[in-house]
Amino acid sequence: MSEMAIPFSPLTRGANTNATPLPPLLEVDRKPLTKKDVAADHPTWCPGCGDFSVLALYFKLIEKRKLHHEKITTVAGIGCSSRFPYFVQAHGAHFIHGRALPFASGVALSRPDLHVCVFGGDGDAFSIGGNHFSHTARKNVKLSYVVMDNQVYGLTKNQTSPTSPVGYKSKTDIWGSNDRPINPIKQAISAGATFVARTSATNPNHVLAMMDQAMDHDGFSFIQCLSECVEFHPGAFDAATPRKGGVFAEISKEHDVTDEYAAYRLADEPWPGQFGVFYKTQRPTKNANEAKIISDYRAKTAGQADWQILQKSFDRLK
Ligand SMILES: Cc1ncc(C[n+]2csc(CCOP(=O)(O)OP(=O)(O)O)c2C)c(N)n1
Ligand code: SF4
Ligand SMILES: [Mg+2]
Repeated sequence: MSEMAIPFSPLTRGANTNATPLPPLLEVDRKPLTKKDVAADHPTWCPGCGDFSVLALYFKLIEKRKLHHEKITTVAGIGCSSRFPYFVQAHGAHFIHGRALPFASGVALSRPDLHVCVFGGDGDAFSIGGNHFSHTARKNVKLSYVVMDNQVYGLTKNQTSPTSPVGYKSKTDIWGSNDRPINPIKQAISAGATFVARTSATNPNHVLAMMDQAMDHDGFSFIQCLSECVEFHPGAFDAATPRKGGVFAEISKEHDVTDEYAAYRLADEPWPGQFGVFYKTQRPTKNANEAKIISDYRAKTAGQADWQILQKSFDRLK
């Protein structure tokens, strides 16, 4: 049988020595994604819900940072705000109530090429997910967590949340809540978060600036974003909304963001407090620490196949 010519195909590139040399593979000129490219289903939030604004700014952030689909990972728990990943046309997960952070940590640790963005509500973050919030912060897992704080459980139709103010009337506190609300900023700082900021969905430029800085941060970045639930807690943030007669007070440029105690004092100011970056510091991330453990072990076990390393581990357990 005569030698057959190998047909031209990308799979035989290099194999057909008689063929005329192939041009180099074309680098596809990829345009930055626009809102149209990443907007999925029409959001099912109530008209006027603050969460719309945060979603629109996430699309802006993706466009601004020229992120492509394979670099976008959006994770959330359960709640109105946590429906977020449904509305983003990219990889993401709408995970178990309160468990967005452990899921996101797994993604962040195994995929160092990505920056994972986590969105959720005050109930998801500080009630059922309160323990995960503390531990992800102290471990300094590199990811960004935006808590859309509406001071209520919206999805389940009006129960008191950990950030609901004293006196707030809900289905679980018909005479008004008598529990002291948590202060998310103080909680984040004391837990060990290395980037802690506060913003409001009513101030789009500020939200975008905070999210942009959070994504630049090498560590666990936390943003408390006031996001009004117009259905169950209307007017909650009027005091911080200029068009409602309130004041959006930005943190002074003089504030030393590396001073933990100054940040703590700033976060203790009376409602509605200030907005901006409260605290920012550099500490080794869990991502970097674990990568070092893995590379040190790889060096120690050089030349061995993975199954041989595994076999030794099991042998040691005998
Ligand atoms: C294990 C578990 N407990 C309770 C619920 C019910 N549940 C769903 S969302 C939610 C609270 C949502 O509040 P929040 O996180 O503030 O989000 P919002 O709807 O206000 O955006 C609760 C209690 C659940 N889904 N799973
Ligand atoms: S119930 Fe509240 S938080 Fe949920 S979509 Fe409606 S306005 Fe938004
Ligand atoms: Mg809520």
